[in-house]
Parts: sequence; structure tokens; C-alpha cells
Amino acid sequence: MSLLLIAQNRDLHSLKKQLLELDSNLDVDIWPKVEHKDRITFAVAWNHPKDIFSNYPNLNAISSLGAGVNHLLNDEGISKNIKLARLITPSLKSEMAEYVLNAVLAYRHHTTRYTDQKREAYWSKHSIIPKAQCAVGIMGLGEMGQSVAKLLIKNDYLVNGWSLSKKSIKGITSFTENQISDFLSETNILVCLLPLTRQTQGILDLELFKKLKSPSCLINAGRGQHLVEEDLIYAIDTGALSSAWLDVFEEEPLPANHLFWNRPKIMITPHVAAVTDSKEAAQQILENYKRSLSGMDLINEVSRENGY
Ligand code: NDP
Ligand code: OXD
Repeated sequence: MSLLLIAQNRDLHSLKKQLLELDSNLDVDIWPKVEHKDRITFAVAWNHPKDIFSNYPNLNAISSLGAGVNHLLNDEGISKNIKLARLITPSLKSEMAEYVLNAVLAYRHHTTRYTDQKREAYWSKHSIIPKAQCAVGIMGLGEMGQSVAKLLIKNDYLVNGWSLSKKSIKGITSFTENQISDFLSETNILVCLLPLTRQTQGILDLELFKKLKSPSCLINAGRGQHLVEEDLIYAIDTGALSSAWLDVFEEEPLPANHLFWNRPKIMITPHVAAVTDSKEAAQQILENYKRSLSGMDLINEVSRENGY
């Protein structure tokens, strides 16, 4: 029995080392160097080539190398009998919380504007945006969304959340699916931490931006496909949104000629909001590998029915 690590443009040797430190008897292959495809029963995948899994006849489970699983759910070449899991680690949650807090603080304190002014040697002061105009609305109150919400509450922000099921979390006003208009009308800073599903694709559009409480801004760390990119440009150019902070994009890396690069009000980070730590990941992967061998349910198993 072997474990396969598969990711394009990512070095997986440190993850392999961590796995072997936990169990030196493991047999771990890094794609594309796989000698015995029929021995692979468990795979860990990120940005994998489409349809590759049909080459592994005895595969019975795949773990994403991150929290998102849209890359696995969208691959029709993965048989429905194969169990899917995702990685949720403490550092992934805390990094995401800090990433969003940093974006919120940068918005309030005009950090990107001052960075631009420094480049121009231009001295000009801007008023800090009062907290009362910084009500944060988090779309998706799952593992990432709740972690973000808790840190923002600790920092005295007013926090609203929107999710399919109602949540009871101290300090958060929870809105459910059909209450989206109420949720948006109470929100200045919109944070997208939804999974990418048929229902959430393209959800961040002009109609939605117009329903936000003014002044408003967008932070997207979910997936690029949540956002209708031309609507964001229109919203920024017409002042419907005062700024946007984006970590994820329809096409990654973001092409050099993309219109977002030239917009000073759009901040871009290269999909780094929260990055899976190999040591933490190895523990969860090993546990799920063992579970898959004995036919048990996996940790953080993904529901194909829910689509996330
Ligand atoms: P979870 O699956 O834990 O949470 C998803 C949340 O979204 C849940 O609260 C769920 O509601 C809600 N939800 C799902 N569908 C809908 C819908 N149609 N309408 C309203 N709410 C909905 O996801 P995570 O928190 O782990 O991840 C969130 C996103 O962050 C993902 O897109 C992931 O890929 C991305 N991510 C990005 C990273 C980065 O570095 N940029 C790093 C890690 C994650 P309910 O609670 O009722 O089920
Ligand atoms: C993830 C990500 O889903 O990095 O973990 O986007």
C-alpha cells in the first residue's frame, strides 16, 4: 500500500519527510515518479492534472492539501466511490483570521494609500475610518469564517455572518440563506469565505455590492470564481465599493496584463492568506490514510451531496 502526493508547481518533499518522521514504514511517492500505480490507495492532491486519478486502480481516498476541495469535486474523473477529505489545521485557521484582520486594519488606516504616497513622496493625511463604519459581514461561517469572526470580535468589531444554517456564536449576528439582503444592508466590510459551489459561483456581483451599507469594501479569500471580475472593476470605478483586497483569482497566477494590477484601490496577494503547514498536515494525512485502510470515515470528510 502506498501514499501518493500530487501537486503541480509545489515542492512536496518536506511533506514526505514529515510523513516518514511520523511513520518510517510508510511508502510515499511524489508524482510524477510513481513506480507501482496499483499500490497507491491514498492520494494527497493540490492543483492536480485533470483525470489523472483514473490511472490508480486501487485508490480509495483523496485528501486535498488545503481546506478547499473544489478542485477534487470538479474532477469528473474521480470515481464517486473514492472518499474525499480536506485539511483543516490550527495554523490555517489562525493565519486566515490574521490575514482578514490585517486587511480590515489596512482599510481603516489607508495603508495601501500611504504606500502609494510614499512612492510619490507625497504627504497627505486621511481620517481613520471609524469602527462604527466598519461592520464586518462574513459570507461563510465555517472553519475559516468562524476563526476570522472570533478574532474580529476580540478586536471589538461588529460582526455579522451569513451561512446556510443558523449559528449561535457569542457576539455574532447570524443570518441564513434567505436573509442575504438584511445581512448585506448591515455590512460595510464584506468578507467572502464561502466554498466554491454551483450556488456560490459568481455570487460577488454588482447587484450584491449595491446592497452593502456605505462606505463598503470587499475582502475575498474564498475562491476567485466567487467574484464577477468585471463587476468589481465597475463597482470600484464608480465608487459603489471604495476598495477591494483579493487573495484568490479566476486565473492564478493572475496574468500580468490583468486590469486588477493597475487599480490602486484593488490590493492583490498571491493566494497566501493561509498556507497549509506540512507538519500539521502530515498528522492529519497519516490519520486519514490509516482510517481509509480500515474503511473508517475520514477526518474532515467532504460531503459530495452538499458540494463542500
Ligand atoms: P467550510 O466548508 O468550513 O465552511 C463553509 C461555510 O459556507 C459554512 O458556514 C456553510 O454554511 C457556508 N455556505 C456554504 N454554501 C453556502 C451557500 N450557498 N449560502 C450560504 N452559505 C453557504 O469552509 P472553510 O471555512 O474551510 O473554507 C472557506 C473558503 O476559504 C473556501 O472557499 C476555501 O477554499 C477558502 N480557503 C482559502 C484559503 C486561502 O489561502 N485563500 C485558505 C483556506 C481556505 P453551513 O455552516 O450552514 O454549512
Ligand atoms: C485552501 C487554500 O483551500 O489554500 O486551503 O486556498
